[in-house]
Amino acid sequence: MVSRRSLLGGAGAISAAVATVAVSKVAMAALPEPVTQTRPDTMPPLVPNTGRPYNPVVTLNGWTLPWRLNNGVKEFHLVAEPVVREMTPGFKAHLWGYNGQSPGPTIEVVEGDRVRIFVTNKLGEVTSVHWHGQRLPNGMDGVAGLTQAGIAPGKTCVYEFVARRPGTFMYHPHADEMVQMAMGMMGFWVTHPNKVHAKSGHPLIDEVDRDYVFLLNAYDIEPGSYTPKIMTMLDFSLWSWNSRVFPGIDPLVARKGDKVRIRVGNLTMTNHPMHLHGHEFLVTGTDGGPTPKSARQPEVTTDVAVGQMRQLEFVADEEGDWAFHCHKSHHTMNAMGHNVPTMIGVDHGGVARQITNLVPDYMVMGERGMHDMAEMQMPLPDNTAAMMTGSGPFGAVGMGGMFSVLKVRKEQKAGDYKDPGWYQHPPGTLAYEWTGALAEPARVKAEGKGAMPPLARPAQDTEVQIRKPAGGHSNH
Ligand SMILES: [Cu+2]
Repeated sequence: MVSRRSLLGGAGAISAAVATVAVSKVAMAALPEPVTQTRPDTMPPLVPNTGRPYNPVVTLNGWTLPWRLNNGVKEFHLVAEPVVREMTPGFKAHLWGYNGQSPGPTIEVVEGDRVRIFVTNKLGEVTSVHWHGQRLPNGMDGVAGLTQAGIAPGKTCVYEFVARRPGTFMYHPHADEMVQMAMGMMGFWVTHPNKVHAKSGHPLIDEVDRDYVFLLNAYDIEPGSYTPKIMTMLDFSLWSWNSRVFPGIDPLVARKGDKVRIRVGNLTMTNHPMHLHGHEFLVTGTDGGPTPKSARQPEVTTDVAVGQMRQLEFVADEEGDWAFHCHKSHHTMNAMGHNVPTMIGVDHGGVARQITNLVPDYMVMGERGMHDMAEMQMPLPDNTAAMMTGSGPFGAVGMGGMFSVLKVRKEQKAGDYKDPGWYQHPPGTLAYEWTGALAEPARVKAEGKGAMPPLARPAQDTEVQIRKPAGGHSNH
């Protein structure tokens, strides 16, 4: 399918096209034409050319939905539908999403905007959209059965409200939620502060040079298959950002000295401690609003619990390729990283020889750890993501899942989001191999010269004798 977006190229062009469509009164009375994205790449920020100005965000491996202005109302059209999402090169998943992708497009509006969202259901079952974190009339909250009837297949529902509160939000179904979210239905929402604040600046929301957004999500897809198992509650096989796993996740790029904001929302079933290397950040806001300045503390890891959102802000003032990842090590693994027996210290050479007689390609894994698996390009079943992979300038990175790289460069141009390649370390700034002699390690002695003082000494071995109580079977 050729999407209008890829046909027209730039993000600005698409807004212009939408504005042109909007000229005719007949067109204004009709549904806004849905815009579809078929590529999983990070799209450039969608600079607004109608409505009030703002600094747009960049959706990691995603895009922002164009709108049309209809008598002062921002109109968007979401289409809930089955999609094919490339989760990493070589691995496609059959998911449900919006407008051609999972997650759906990011929606960006300005505080005070009146927003009208048309939601067309092209799924085989009812759906609804809940606007997580928004202040809105109760009947617009999107909880099927509670605040509205579910949107039947083939039908279109209209949501309309004023974006009252600036900040970081998300949207997702509130109908057959367990299934529809396990299938990938979700999207990001940003309400920018009104530029009325611009002269003095919003007291708690800073302007930044780069503003990245993504959702944490998770899937359970058997290697070789395409469709998530929707009943899985905890043991997911793919931990993803915007339905991408490393090495499929694009880097977050910054020019040295840029002020960077990263907004993260968690729609998985567990918490994710997000960890950034090389910099400290402040959590400047949540889906509940901006954090008071007095409550902000420097962190290098912040936990994002289920159903929460966090805004991290920092000045990218250290050049390099800095890892940015979930700190749960099982979440930086792809499919096959689970249910593997621990083989460390097990010499299974003998067993392997016997198996090799029957299965010539059999491979022994994990005797010395599992880094071998990252280095070896072993044949995988069709359509799966290698457990831990991705190559850096020094070999296998040994990561998958919720992992990416913050690339800070002096030469990166303002507004340029292209991957600058690997960092070239200045001479003398790289960890190096010690090739001199290795001294005997000093060990603490128990007795004599250099011994620990008596109080710090472990207690003397004490002989303990245990006699089993004589039971009823004694001969006495
Ligand atoms: Cu995690």
